[in-house]
Amino acid sequence: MIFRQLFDQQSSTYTYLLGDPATREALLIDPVFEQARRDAALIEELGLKLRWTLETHVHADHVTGAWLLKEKFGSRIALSQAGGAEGADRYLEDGDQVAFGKRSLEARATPGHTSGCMTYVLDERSMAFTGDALLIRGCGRTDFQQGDPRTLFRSVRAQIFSLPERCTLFPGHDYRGLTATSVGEEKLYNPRLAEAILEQDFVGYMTHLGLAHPKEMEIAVPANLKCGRPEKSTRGNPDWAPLTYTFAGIWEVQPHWLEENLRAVQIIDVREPDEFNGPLGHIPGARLLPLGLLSEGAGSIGKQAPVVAVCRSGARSARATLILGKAGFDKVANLSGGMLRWRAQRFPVEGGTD
Ligand SMILES: N[C@@H](CCC(=O)N[C@@H](CS)C(=O)NCC(=O)O)C(=O)O
Ligand SMILES: [Fe+2]
Repeated sequence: MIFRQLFDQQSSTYTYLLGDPATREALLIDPVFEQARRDAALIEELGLKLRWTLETHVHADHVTGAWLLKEKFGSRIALSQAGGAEGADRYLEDGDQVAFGKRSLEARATPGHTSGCMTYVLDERSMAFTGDALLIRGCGRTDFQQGDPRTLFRSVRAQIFSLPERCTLFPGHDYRGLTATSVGEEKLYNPRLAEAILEQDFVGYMTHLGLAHPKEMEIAVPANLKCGRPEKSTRGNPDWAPLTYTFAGIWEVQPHWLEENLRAVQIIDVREPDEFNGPLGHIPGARLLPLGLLSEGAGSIGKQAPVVAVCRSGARSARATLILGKAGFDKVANLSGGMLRWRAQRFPVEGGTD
């Protein structure tokens, strides 16, 4: 199976990408709004077809990327019936299956952190995605969104600890840098929920957590109750060229588009002078501004026409797009593959040798 664990630093949220290699059908568990572009780039680069986004619950600390991904890929949104969100394509109940290609997840109701929490268990029970019902050596708080410690205790014991001990558990968050655990490990070492602990001990523990409410709660909960659909359209992607966004976070333009639009853009070549005037030559009309001088020289670049950054292979110019972005340029892209690809595709050069 294709599997990626992705992290959002702002909210310490894990997003999981699961794909069936035979059919390339995939799903995402708990995508984050601000990371939708990152997730989309990865899905495209891996050649996957996003069929579903699943939520483990209505989150209080970040907004879901479900709606943005649906807009981009036509993926369907699934979450628990009990969570009370509107705008989903499918409402799940305990025992429901969600298929992606030849693989599937079973939804198990694990309320207690919120009333609509689901744990998703992979078909062969080798992996389960617990959301905030069970965290690594911890669990989700129970002091808002219909949280209830007794309910959570029973959910974990009946629905998660009944899985095989070897089953790897992937949480909705981790605040310390841990990534995964197992049923056997948590039964032994979870300080709140280990097998030796009684329900009343757990209730006592949870009643005295004393945590401040999540910073984003007032924004996140109403947005998630609409599956992350924003008030205003978010079609804010740059449209001055058919750009692609790479998983590395760079907007790129292809050589054939640049060749047809040489006059519409400013080409900034960030190589060194001896390379600019060397055997690879340079693109007609390109201006030399070596990477090391770019920050101080950025003021001499106009802000009206889009900027395309170029170097030998596309690596230094990728860096240049980030520097220019920080300097306030909003129409900037990297020439994909740099001069090497430009020349390999036999587009015109000034100078250089054949
Ligand atoms: N400081 C974080 C708190 C996040 C938080 O409360 N997370 C919930 C999950 S949505 C939780 O149960 N956390 C358990 C814990 O922090 O032990 C924020 O402001 O976002
Ligand atoms: Fe949560």
